[in-house]
Amino acid sequence: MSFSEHFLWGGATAANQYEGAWDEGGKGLSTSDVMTNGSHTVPRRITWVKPATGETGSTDLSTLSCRGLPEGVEPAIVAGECYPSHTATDFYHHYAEDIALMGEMGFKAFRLSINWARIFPNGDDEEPNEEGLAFYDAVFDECAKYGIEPLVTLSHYETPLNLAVRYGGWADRRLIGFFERYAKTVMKRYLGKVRYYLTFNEINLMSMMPFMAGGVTDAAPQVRAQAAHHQFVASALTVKAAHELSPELRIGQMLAYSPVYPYSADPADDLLAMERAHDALWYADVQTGGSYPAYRLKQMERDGVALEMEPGDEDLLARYPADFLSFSCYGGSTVSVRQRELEAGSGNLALGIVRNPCLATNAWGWATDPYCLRLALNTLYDRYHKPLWVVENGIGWSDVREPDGSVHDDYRIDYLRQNIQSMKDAVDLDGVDLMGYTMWGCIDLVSAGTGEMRKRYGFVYVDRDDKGEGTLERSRKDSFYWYKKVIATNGEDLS
Ligand code: BGP
Repeated sequence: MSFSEHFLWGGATAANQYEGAWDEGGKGLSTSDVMTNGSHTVPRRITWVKPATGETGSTDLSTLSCRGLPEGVEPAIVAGECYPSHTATDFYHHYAEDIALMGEMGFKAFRLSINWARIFPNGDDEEPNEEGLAFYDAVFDECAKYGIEPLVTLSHYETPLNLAVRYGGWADRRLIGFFERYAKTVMKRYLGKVRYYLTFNEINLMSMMPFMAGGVTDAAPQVRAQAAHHQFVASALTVKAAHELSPELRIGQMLAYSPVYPYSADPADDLLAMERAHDALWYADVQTGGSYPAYRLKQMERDGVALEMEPGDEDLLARYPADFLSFSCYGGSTVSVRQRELEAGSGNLALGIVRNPCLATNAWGWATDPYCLRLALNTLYDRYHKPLWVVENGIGWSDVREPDGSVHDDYRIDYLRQNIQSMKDAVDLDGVDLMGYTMWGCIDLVSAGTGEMRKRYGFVYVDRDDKGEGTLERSRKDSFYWYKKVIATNGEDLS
């Protein structure tokens, strides 16, 4: 057997893309609730209001990331816009049915996020919302029925909107305290039900999409670096609190990490690949490794960033690094110093990459890369010597549901077969310590990048389209039965 008998096979989701019920059960608004839908060619937008004049408008995600929001506006819901998070694929009302489907596939783990604004509607409330806490109690009890271990992300693009409007999101140090209160509340409440937590989904998103990563609407490098620092300190405090609460609890970092390939044998391409890899790795050097690496400190100097730290911050980072490192990986990124002359590539949070001629891609330009997991797992294990967990991997496809409800997604099975084999090689041939694998979007949900329903990842099809229409009925795709067999044989039979 390649994988240990405790290997945690399963699937991953996030509240903002899956849960819906945006205004039910006492939930407050979160940053995702003001993000419109988009497509492969039309960017998602943040809608806003100018309180002084009542004027409304929107800013697209890429403009927001480079220039921030216009002066004097506040992110807000605007009438007539379409917000995919509001219903998503309605896990809130389908959780028992969905978890039963996961149980049928033999899941050992289910990654979901708690919607922070369901527990603390404004983020800075003194007391939690009991109805929100009770909802996740019901979810975890359902998981227990099937022997499914929850893996809970505490913050997956769901910063309570009030914290973005009133405080400027994670740019403000006070968010550390609000997050600590939230993390302690849920860890205590679900003691005995949840053992594994992740703090911030794809924490390195702070460099690229700070609004999604932490409600930050200012694009200045100083502000992003400060916001990331606050999240590192919050992570360390969460690890500390978890260890004080119970020896059972394990807190992981979650990083978006893909191998970066040089397009050519030109060493300048190789150097660029190293620098791009550093853009992600420094986040793990701090949160899992325990300190800021030299190359990052030098970069901050060049960018004119002067990080504000409080006495004790560095000590906290060093004493309470993450217990394990989890990551998302969909395929490698390819870079070249001759980027302008080459065809552009596309991938998860991959900016400024070129198309890799050796790899096939889907309709969104994301590559199927049979080696990415083995490479990523080796790099991360060599660097941190901590247990790893692949918490996102998969392929978005515009699936077709046949009149009899079946979905023939052999392309997904091919992708997963190659990726699981690559992960298996990292364990078998290289001895990497791997805790589990949770395929992204196990039940169809809304795409984070484009806000579409059309880009589906699941083993289970959900009847809902980009206009928000459909019955929300669930049906099993061919990959459902394939993955069930993979789990039943603990990854031995990938045929
Ligand atoms: C990651 C996010 C997920 C998820 C996934 C797929 O960046 O953590 O939330 O959405 O990417 O990306 P997309 O939905 O854009 O296809």
